[in-house]
Amino acid sequence: MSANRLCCLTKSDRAFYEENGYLLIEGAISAVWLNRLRDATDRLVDRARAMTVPDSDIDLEPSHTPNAPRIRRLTQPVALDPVFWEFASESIIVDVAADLVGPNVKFHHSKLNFKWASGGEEVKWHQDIPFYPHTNCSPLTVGVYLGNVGPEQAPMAIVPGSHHGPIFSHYNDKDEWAGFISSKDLGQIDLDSAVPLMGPEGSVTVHSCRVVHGSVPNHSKTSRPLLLNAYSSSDAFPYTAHSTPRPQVGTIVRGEQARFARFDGEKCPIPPDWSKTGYRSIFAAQQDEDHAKR
Ligand SMILES: O=C(O)CCC(=O)C(=O)O
Repeated sequence: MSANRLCCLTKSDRAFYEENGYLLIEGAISAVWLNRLRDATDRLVDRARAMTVPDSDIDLEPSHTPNAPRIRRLTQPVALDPVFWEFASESIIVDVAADLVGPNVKFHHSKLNFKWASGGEEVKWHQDIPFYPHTNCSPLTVGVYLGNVGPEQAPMAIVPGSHHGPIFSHYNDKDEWAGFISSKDLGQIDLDSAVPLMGPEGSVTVHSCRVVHGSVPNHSKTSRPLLLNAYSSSDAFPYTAHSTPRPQVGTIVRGEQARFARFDGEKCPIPPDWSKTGYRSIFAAQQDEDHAKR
């Protein structure tokens, strides 16, 4: 295969992504893959049932009990079950990433946000790049909805074109990491234009590391598992410690290792050094359960 071959996105998909900072490809993942991913997820949910406190692999809502499990997030599922790594490194989602950042694609991290039924927590408006600054802004995240997502299931919402705007601070006025954009800065963003990304199971979302996005609580009776895998071009290098290091981080999943870093000159506030304190999740940070300092 030619290194420059485009696999699955059209020219207009790519132009849409450049202009808006996101894509939605409905029903792109096969039933075979979805069943394998859901089986692997169920195995980890069973493991979580026995837990009473979160750990570095599985984040729990504060009200979680073994009898009434409420799981917020699997951290780096690629390191918890080989099915997740096979999916992140060999499936069509790598083709999607390669079409946008390629031809050389580096894996950064994965997570599975559950948005548990009847109250799964909100994700406040934020950008991703302030969590993991890179030498350039090629990083993007490919999401897969493991179930059907309509307006009631708290779909991830994106502010189109906001990736062309500033990179915002994600600290609060006490200089503590908040993990979301302050209400003062939100005044600069056209939140009314936000687009909820919805679709049948297996729908794929893509969002740029700079685009403003978030989601409301899930008050429906159905959980909303969203598997997220983040990639960059291989010439983008993180310059802060990884918050959730695992052996898969930094793997070139398509093409070749870069010999030189590419710099785009964008300034990004430095996040806390979670390699010292440990990192739970965006939920814990945004609900002020972490109190991380600069
Ligand atoms: O799960 C969601 O709705 C949003 C996910 C997200 O933005 C994140 O985890 O950074």
